[in-house]
Amino acid sequence: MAIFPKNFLWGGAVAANQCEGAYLADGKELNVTDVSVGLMNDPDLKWNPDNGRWEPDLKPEKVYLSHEGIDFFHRYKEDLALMGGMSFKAFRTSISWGRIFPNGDEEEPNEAGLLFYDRLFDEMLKNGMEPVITLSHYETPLHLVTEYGGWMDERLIGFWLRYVETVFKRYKDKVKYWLTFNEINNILRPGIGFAAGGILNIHPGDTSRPNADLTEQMIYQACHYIFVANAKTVKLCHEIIPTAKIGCMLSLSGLATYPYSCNPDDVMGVLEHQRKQYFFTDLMCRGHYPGYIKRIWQERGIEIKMKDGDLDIIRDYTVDYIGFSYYRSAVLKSGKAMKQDTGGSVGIDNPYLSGTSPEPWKWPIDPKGLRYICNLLTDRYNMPLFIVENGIGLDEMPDDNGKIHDDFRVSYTRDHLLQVEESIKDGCNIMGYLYWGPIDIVSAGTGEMRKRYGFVYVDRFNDGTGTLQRLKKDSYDWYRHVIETNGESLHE
Ligand code: BGP
Repeated sequence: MAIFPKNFLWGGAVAANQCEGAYLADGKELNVTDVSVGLMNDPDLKWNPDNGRWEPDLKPEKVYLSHEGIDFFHRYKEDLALMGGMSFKAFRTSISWGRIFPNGDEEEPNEAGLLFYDRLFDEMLKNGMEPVITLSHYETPLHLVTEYGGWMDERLIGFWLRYVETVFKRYKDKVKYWLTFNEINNILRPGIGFAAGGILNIHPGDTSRPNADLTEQMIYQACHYIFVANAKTVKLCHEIIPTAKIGCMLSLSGLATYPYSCNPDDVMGVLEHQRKQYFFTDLMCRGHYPGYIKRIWQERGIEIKMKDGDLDIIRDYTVDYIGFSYYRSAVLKSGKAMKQDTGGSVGIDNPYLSGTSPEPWKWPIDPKGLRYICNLLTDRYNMPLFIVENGIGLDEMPDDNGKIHDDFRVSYTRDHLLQVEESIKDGCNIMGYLYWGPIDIVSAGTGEMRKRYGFVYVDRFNDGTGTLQRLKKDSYDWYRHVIETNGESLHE
């Protein structure tokens, strides 16, 4: 008996900065991901005391794999045909803001950039896939952060709205599903905040490294401007494309955080940790600042500058659905700091889980955590949910017969899809499932190719060598069959 709805959006997801390459083609300028090898490493920027600016300081000995990515910019027809070969109903990627407004503060858009995405979306539609488009997947133009400090400057709202209005008008007949800021809750996570939030302290006291002295005051002020921009984006989207659906996008592995024990401090610690994620969905789904954040601000002396009308626009324009990524769960023991990476939160080991992804990443594997957060979100917001990232990175190579038997990926994906099915039975309204990285791409966290997510292998390596040839793994046909049976083959 089919559990997945007939119109379930089966597919996959990537991000422009992790696959396109062509990082300076057709007028595009540097964005925040172009100056880092992975988000978990500091950006290569150097303080220039002569002009009081942070400037790019790319290291000749480093390999910035994202600069060429997997050359999706030139090979997207072949790649989308491969995705269509799995009967994808939807394909998520991002528009690289810097292709449309290279420095971010131009008056007029870059036509060459607009043309690229016209062709890309046409190709998706030709292959039977609905484009699901992220407006910013960590891709703030670098100039906006080095010149203005990024989202810490209210002018970003205007630059952003000029960008989104341009692309809404340009692609209104091609794109029905939009996401605003990828994993915007990562702005609170040290290190990832530079890219996730597009924020940089341009009046540093400590110039030893970028954002060495970023404060919570600065981050939460940036959050406010982002919430205002998000609401105005929802308003623009509904006005320009009335039939479109626009969602927020959060990294929600951190919501699947379990208490180490029945110690009330562990339980309260989990509540506070979950509220670090809920803070963003509360603002973008409920439309007001909750009491718990007001207490945090008051106790920490944080005062947010707000304009008349800000709170009204946030209240009146909440998103249509919650898009989120889920990779794994975590365990919180009070008194032990939680760490973060691109997969979510990292606490202490959970002895009850079946295992982890292989060395060196060792991400815990917890399919039930996905059902847990789908139910938490439904209970709190009762809104449509869209799983726009879930997947596993493995260190793989073709065998002597040119095959890749990725049973590990098949079992990971099956186990998580079975929990999606359980969530639907629980009454959760789940719009779709987009497997993260259906083709090998550059890792966000570590900037490496070695961490392969794909159903399709790409011949490129951490040292930048490789033919870029594509090769189907065993999981390619398995996932196609799941989609063609609308999930029923999960029980075969
Ligand atoms: C999320 C990002 C994606 C993706 C994923 C996996 O944070 O939205 O860009 O990369 O993490 O992380 P990684 O690539 O570091 O394995």
